[in-house]
Amino acid sequence: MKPKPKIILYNPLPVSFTMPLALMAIGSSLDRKLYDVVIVDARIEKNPHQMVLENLEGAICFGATILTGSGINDAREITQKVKAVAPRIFTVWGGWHCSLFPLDPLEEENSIDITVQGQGEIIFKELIEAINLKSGLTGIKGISWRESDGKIYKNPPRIMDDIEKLPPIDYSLIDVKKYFKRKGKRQLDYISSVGCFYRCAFCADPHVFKRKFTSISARRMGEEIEVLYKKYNFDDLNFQDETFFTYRDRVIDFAKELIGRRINVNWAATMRADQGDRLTDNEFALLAKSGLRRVLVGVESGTQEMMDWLKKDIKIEQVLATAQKCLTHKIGAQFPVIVGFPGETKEAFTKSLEFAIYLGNLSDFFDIPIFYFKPYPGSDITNMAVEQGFKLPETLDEWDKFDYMGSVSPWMDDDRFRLAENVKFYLRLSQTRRRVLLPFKKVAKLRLQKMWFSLPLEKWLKKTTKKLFS
Ligand code: B12
Ligand code: SF4
Repeated sequence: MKPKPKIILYNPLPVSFTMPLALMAIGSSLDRKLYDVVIVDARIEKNPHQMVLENLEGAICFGATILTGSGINDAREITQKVKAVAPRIFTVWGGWHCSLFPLDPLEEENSIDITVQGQGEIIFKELIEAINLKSGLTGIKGISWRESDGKIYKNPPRIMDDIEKLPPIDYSLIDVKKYFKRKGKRQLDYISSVGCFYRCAFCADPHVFKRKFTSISARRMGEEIEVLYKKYNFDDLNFQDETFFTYRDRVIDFAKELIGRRINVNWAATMRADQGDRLTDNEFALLAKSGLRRVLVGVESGTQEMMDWLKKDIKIEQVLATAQKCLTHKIGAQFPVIVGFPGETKEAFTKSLEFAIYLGNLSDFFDIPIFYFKPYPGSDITNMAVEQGFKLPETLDEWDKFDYMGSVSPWMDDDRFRLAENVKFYLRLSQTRRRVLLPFKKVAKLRLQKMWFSLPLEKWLKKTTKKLFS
């Protein structure tokens, strides 16, 4: 029997990791009776480039998923290797960076043949059929590509597909157990929606998905998750949706599905503060009963003026109301705060830190990460900063080094940075649940209350007695 044409999909090397849902989604859209799909995840495999090269025989397409930031150079290197060994294989880049920059990767890197914009399932299916049948790329919406004469073309975008109509993600495309092992827990990543209706000025979602949203039904989630639960025996379900709680009825029905099907897992998802505020106490109780263990609620700022400028469409009181409901129903929460926005006043900056401290004080089970604003491409604020002269990276190499994780915002001075770092350190210490650190916990709370961070003995102790503070 003739071997099936092979499709190799590659997840490059970002810092931390989740299951490669993007590759699993596009791989699942292909008819596997016709095609073999191999996923190589550089975050999991010891020698991922070699694994790709070993799989090239019989391959017709190599695809990589690209986020802005580190990982771009890794993807570029393996794409060049693929092209050098097998020039006839089509190389495709997709993912958020290629949705934001359809043409730049093609213009700069000859080894990339095609970039994909937006949701990839249907586009990739059409693309693979066109590659296999050699029928040309002109009619495929949502792609940009280089013709054999070297010219680069961009096709019209694809309108958002209703994900209820897409096939379920096939988890057998990856070795799920390997991910459990690397995560150190039996946690399954899952996605139930695409896009978002909102318009936050620091986020690329409104730009990429034009404020549209599509989700799968609670019934379908229940059915799929039950099958996966029986197969993989996970105890933690991690939703990767941008705004999981968009439709209240869907969420409540999903909680009922989990309870009705006796799926005994903890689960975590993103929730906007207005959505949390709208849910009743009874609904929160049901969610807690179904296993909701943590919500991620973007707070971003401590003043209403700043929240309005960020177009969060959320009131500070809604954050407090959501926090209160989480407390009542013993649901953990993450409330990220961002400082270092362009033009942020000293007062707004200080108020954000104070609000972070206030929220952290409410519960040791509330995690309040403090981020420094970074001009991610595709957001209103970034576009504004660029208009005012801020220079974004231009080459793939510069984008690869555009390090978001933990780095300081270009709009933070040294004093603000020191203050924010102190708040981060003492906030964490003030929430410790380790008995041995209780005296330090009390002092940390006092320090935060007074915003007094001189003579940082605790930091020195942390450095010298790593074990005590670990
Ligand atoms: C999981 C996740 C991560 C994971 C990594 C995921 C991975 N694949 O490596 C981790 C935790 C490491 C991570 C890190 C970061 N992330 Co992140 N992350 C997500 C999250 C929550 C889910 C991604 C996901 O799995 N989606 C489900 C799949 C099915 O959808 P998808 O990825 O969009 O893929 C579809 C299409 O894009 C396309 N597609 C994707 N790849 C490919 C490849 C081919 C060949 C084709 C044809 C199509 C295609 O088809 C897919 C199916 O429709 C998204 C938000 C979201 N819901 O999308 C943010 C998101 C992607 N992350 C974002 C950001 C800002 C970051 C960080 C910069 C955050 C930070 N503060 O540090 C870092 C930087 C990572 C880096 N470069 O090192 C931004 C966008 C960033 C950008 N411009 O690339 C998002 C959109 C969140 C947001 N709204 O701001 N992230
Ligand atoms: S930050 Fe969240 S709520 Fe705001 S636009 Fe982005 S995805 Fe939507």
